[in-house]
Amino acid sequence: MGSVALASGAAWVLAGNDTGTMVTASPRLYPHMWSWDAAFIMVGLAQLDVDRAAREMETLLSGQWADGMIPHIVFSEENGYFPGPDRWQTAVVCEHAPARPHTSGICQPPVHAIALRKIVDAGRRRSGADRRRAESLLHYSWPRLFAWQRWLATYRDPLGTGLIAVTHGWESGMDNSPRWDSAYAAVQPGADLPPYVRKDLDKVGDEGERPTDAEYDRYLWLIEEMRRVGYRPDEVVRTGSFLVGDVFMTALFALSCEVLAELGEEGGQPEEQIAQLRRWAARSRAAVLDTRDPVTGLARDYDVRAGQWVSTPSIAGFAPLLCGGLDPQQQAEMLAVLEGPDWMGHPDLVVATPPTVSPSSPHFMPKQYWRGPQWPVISWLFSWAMRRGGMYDTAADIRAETLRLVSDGTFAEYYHPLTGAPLGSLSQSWTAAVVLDWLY
Ligand code: 9YW
Repeated sequence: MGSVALASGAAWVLAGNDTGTMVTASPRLYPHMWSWDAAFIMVGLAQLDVDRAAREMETLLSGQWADGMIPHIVFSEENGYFPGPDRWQTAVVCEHAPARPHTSGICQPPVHAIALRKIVDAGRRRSGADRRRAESLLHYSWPRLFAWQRWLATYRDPLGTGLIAVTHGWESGMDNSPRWDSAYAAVQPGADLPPYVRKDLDKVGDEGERPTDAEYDRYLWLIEEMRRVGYRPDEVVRTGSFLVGDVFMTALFALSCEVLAELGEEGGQPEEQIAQLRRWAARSRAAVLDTRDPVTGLARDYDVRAGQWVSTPSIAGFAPLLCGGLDPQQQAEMLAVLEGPDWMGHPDLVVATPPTVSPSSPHFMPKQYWRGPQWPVISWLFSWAMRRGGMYDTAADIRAETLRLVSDGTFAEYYHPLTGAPLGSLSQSWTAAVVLDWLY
């Protein structure tokens, strides 16, 4: 499919998934708004319609909790997804959760400042009306996104080092990555886990592309623990069975603090808050660099409950390339590993983009969600951050290769790295959105 057809296909996917106030993550599998999906969707919408992109941000922020957390799901009126509002019961047990819209009780990676950057830039390039809309969105969203970054800095830095922790694998956005296997192995679902019925398996034909039932029991048990402590963020961190310093999330936190600080300067926001963002960014950037494995040089997660590093290699190992901070020599070395034969340069890959797990790794499962497939949205994120960090050649290569991968026009959630076959949900909004950004 050529670029024009691909761009119109992508716009058509976003329009098809648009309920009017939210573009759902996908048509059937995920009929709600996911926090980090929404940010990437805004990046795509910004190219088509600044006002529609701004409304997407407003919908997301209508679900923000009073303490600043942006929840990982803002629910639509659909009930085709489990766990839905009845299972989470956030507004029933937690005073910070809004009564409406219904929301989940955990978060996802903070990439929203990137979306705001894109909307503001698109607005400034366009007509007076678009420019005014973008500037007023900046004015409205900036304090709210500041409160979100502050929530992470306040509640999710259990070691006090700037390494941002997740309390559920879902918070990382990489649900069943082998990064979380050891931490999940220590989660013992209680005998009193209320029964449940999964809905995802009806919608994805091949169960081998989705997490297993044993994984789902643990996902649901962690939610049950949180519900029982009323989703109080300090209690969840103090008592939950799962607490892992997430190096990928931390890099995105640092990156977003910087981007938000820049937007704050342009928008005349309070100097003290801008300075605070820069301090958080510097601390978390240093925390990311401190996680590097002395042997492989790759960044690692830290299991706070077990008190140990998680050395399972995954795409998260390249987190320093997202937030910066490496010296030129170290950066060149890390890029060489990423582009080398274990990762993007693996001879069996159909396209040279980062797989979520190296095909050389014993953990590699080419169809299994976050255990090997290539995710166009992750490629976009690396490409965007690399351009910002001056790594122009790799950024351009990842863009070109991902466009080759998605030229089948299915806009799949993820792709089989050894065959290029589309996997998971088709017409996935964030895949369409990042393609649009690249083609405009
Ligand atoms: C689920 C919506 C979400 C993404 C996550 C991805 C998946 C939801 O879909 O999780 O129920 O499995 O792992 O990153 O936000 O696209």
